[in-house]
Amino acid sequence: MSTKQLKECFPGGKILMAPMSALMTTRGRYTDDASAGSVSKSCNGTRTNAHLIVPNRLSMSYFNLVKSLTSAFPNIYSIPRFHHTTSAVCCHSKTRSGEKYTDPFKLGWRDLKGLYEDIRKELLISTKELKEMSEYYFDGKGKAFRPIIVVLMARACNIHHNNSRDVQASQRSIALIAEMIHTASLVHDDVIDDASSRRGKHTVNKIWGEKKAVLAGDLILSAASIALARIGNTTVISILTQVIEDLVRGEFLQLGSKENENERFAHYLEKTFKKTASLIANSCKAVSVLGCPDPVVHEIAYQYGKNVGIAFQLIDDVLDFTSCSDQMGKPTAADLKLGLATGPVLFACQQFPEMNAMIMRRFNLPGDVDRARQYVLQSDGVQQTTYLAQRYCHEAIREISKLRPSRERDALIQLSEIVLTRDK
Ligand code: GRG
Repeated sequence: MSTKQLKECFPGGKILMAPMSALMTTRGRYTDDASAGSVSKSCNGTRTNAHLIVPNRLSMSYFNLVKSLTSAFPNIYSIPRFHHTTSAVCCHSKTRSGEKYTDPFKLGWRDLKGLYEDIRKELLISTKELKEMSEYYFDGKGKAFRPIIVVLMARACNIHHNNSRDVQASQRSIALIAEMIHTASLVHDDVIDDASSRRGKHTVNKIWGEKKAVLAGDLILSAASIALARIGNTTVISILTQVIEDLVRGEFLQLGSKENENERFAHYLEKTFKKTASLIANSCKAVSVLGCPDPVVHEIAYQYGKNVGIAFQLIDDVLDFTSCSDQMGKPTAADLKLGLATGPVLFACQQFPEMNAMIMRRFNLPGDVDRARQYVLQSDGVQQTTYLAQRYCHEAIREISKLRPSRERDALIQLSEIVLTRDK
């Protein structure tokens, strides 16, 4: 990972300077302040580790490490109760802009009516089977998290720029394109992982086989590219084609592993950015470019999307340990089974160095997956990863708060909190 790329991921650009060995010498001990922050429940009703974590000053070297990994958050000590310091949470009936609280999904959905019908119109395919496969996931069962962020960001930028209350047709198209790129990547990802279920139903590869699934993913991607070209803005085209490169590079990074612990965390966060956050960041940037000529606003939109996107994936990695398959619509502990060491494992490994060997062999010995899962649940890996996600969300809120107040801006603030408390 180059210095430039690191700075892209971490605004302070200091990650490689973090001595990972600090983790080896001092075990992480955090005060778990149950009165603050979010609590997520696992399927069996037990409380999991999503409380806000307040650092204990006795374990400063450990905390310094986490801090250096998140150098975007210089005032980390001044926000010990992050989850309760932001404004648009349930305890307030009014948002920062003074307007009445609105559910971000309801607010965003006003501009997304007919989203899936419109996507299906983009997938104009004469071959019956290919059409059926390509349309398979556009059934309204996904969260539509990306389109929602995109239209809210479009409105927030338009209002910031000239108080315009409308979403342009080209901006709405970005919401469709983002969902199509996302879906194409899911179809390909399931082939790579040989996955059998997603969103509570069989995967495309399971029903139609790998070869056809790859082609269906390609087809969705090509339809997205045609829709993108139709917008006719070369800046926006290059912003969104960067996403496709990042997705592929992110997936490639995931196929490799690092022996060195310093590199392992940087590798994980770079993969996280490329596989998940780049699409959200660049889609947000694209609608800001379409709605407002100011590069400062483009950067705000990008930074918001990047930070929310990283937090979203960190929580996804936590849910793989704390949720159950019914809730997720796909098997859990899936990452370990695929040989992947995500945030909770990397943090747990600092407390249980015996996990190192398992990470290196990608949990491929009998019993590795179960043992690693137990180590993670005994460690504070889940809390640490949740805490890291909170810092990214806080950074997202800091960025978006630079825009002029609006309901949409507040909904984006709220959405970043929903990312932290989501259970699927
Ligand atoms: C074909 C563009 C393209 C890329 C090929 C396979 C690959 C390279 C990239 C995989 C990218 C990937 C699947 C990342 C996972 C991102 C993620 C967290 C998905 C889950 O998102 P949710 O929870 O899913 O929003 P729903 O089902 O709600 O849409």
